[in-house]
Amino acid sequence: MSQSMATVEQGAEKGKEPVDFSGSEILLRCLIEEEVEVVFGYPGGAVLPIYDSLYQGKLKHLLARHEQGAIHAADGYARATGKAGVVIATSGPGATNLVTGIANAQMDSIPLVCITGNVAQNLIGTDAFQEADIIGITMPITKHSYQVTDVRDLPRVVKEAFHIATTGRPGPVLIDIPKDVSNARASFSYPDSISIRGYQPKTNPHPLQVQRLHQAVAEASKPVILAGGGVVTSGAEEELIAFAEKANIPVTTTLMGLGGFPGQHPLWLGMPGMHGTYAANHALLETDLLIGVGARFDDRVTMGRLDKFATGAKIVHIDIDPAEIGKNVDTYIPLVGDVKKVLAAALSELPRSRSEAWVRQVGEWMREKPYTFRDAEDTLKPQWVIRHLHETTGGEAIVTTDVGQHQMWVAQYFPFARPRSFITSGGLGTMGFGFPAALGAQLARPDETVISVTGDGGFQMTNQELAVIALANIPVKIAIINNHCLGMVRQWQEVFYKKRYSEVDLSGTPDFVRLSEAFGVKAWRAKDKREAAQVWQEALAHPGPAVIDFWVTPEENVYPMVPSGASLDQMIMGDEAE
Ligand SMILES: Cc1ncc(C[n+]2csc(CCOP(=O)(O)OP(=O)(O)O)c2C)c(N)n1
Repeated sequence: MSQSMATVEQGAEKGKEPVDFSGSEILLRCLIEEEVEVVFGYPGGAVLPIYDSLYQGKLKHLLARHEQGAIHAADGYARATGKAGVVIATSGPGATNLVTGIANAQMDSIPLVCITGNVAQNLIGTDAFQEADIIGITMPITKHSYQVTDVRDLPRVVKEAFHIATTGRPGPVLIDIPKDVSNARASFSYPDSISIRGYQPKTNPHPLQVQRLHQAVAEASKPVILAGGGVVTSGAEEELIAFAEKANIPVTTTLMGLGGFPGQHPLWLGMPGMHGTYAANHALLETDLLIGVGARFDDRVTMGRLDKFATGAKIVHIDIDPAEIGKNVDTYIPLVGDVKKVLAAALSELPRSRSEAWVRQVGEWMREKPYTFRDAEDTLKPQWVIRHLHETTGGEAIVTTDVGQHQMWVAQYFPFARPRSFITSGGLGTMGFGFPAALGAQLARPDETVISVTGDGGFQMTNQELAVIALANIPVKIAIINNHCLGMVRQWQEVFYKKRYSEVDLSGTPDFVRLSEAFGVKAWRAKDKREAAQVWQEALAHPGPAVIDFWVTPEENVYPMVPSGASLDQMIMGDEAE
């Protein structure tokens, strides 16, 4: 029994009959048993019993200002720790406000336990006030979901939910609790273990496939590793470094994989795909052995042009989820298992590939064609700001992003050295994610510098959570890359729609400095490099939360760029475009 649980038990008098608890008290005890440190949420009618139990203060709860903020904060917490993030919302609109966050977590394989209240069971199906079929609505975007119909099932359900959310390929699990179940009473005991028929994720690789991998590595002369978010999820960074070095294979990391392999490593090729490096994309075109490690070959990497993607390569696919094998690319060697365990198993007797000349070649591409932008003394370029954030922190920070140009500039100009230091919405591409995610990450890792790099568009989607960081003094540094427009959409309209800029001008945006100050958060603005450097230092040194409104040039675009539907060799390089 956990220590906090012992405190809860002190209320029970010795020698008396076992005490009955309400469903909501049982829920809380289950969360304490799961060693949940903080839950994010928002109250309402159907969760009144749960919030009444929370009133005892045994579990830390953070009151978001919108359920979307709550679930993204739980998601940021999960990404920063690897533990499940927990969110509570009421029935109806509270539950439906979670939908984007659930889909976001599902796409990026993030463990969440989402608890929703529902109307009492006798009202379900009657279109009762604030009734929504949240199980039905979220069925395709959850890893699993439960509706609890008997209070005695609650401990098992919660135990299973945490187990399912965090094991195998992680993902969001929903627990819907009708109000009568929260109010019903039962005795409490938490199961020590569970066994779920039909859910036994396979974690160890098949030895025969490992042998085939060894043979393929020994024969390869142009091998490449494509490392994805699975490396970060399984904590396999050391095994990946050892594997790459022993076999002498260059590594490209997807957006979700950034930090899973050190950004300064000589074998690193940067990010591949739409805004990837020349070296990574050309390596993917020419490779004869492509080893996908916890990556799902999505269209931001392949450009959806599978006919042109790694056509001369044998493809090895290492993934915990068997459904990923062969989903997007034909797989020569399938290796189903936990990435860390598969790499560890493959390390012994791993041969060195015949890659000397190839490693030299891709290294030259990296040196000759790095990311570049045209800097100028009298303006503030967004790429300069990101590079400055990296230089001034020495890379020792957790950075979250929102979605858009600034997200890509962070991926390009902030070389991440550690896993779980880059938090971004990769699969769903959810604007409004970055700031609340930073809040959750900071709570999870209080000693780290947490920077939320966000666009002026995305920040306006969830900036109400400024109230939370002000109130709880959560020292997130919010760097708004303010180009006064929906930059990424503007970029596409410039390049592919003949500069017909349709509805991307963000005129009417509030003054972010005054807005932040209204919430009680200290804020600065910078319009040139000198100001930027100075206010950033002040913001970093400030012990509490801080907002820095960087006014950057709006015309800047993200390059290189591969148009969707084009193949990886059709890269538009920045210098050509300007
Ligand atoms: C919720 C949501 N709505 C719309 C989009 C489409 N979208 C992608 S990037 C982008 C522009 C983002 O603008 P901003 O937040 O200012 O960032 P910037 O691209 O300028 O860095 C939009 C509208 C999205 N990704 N998410």
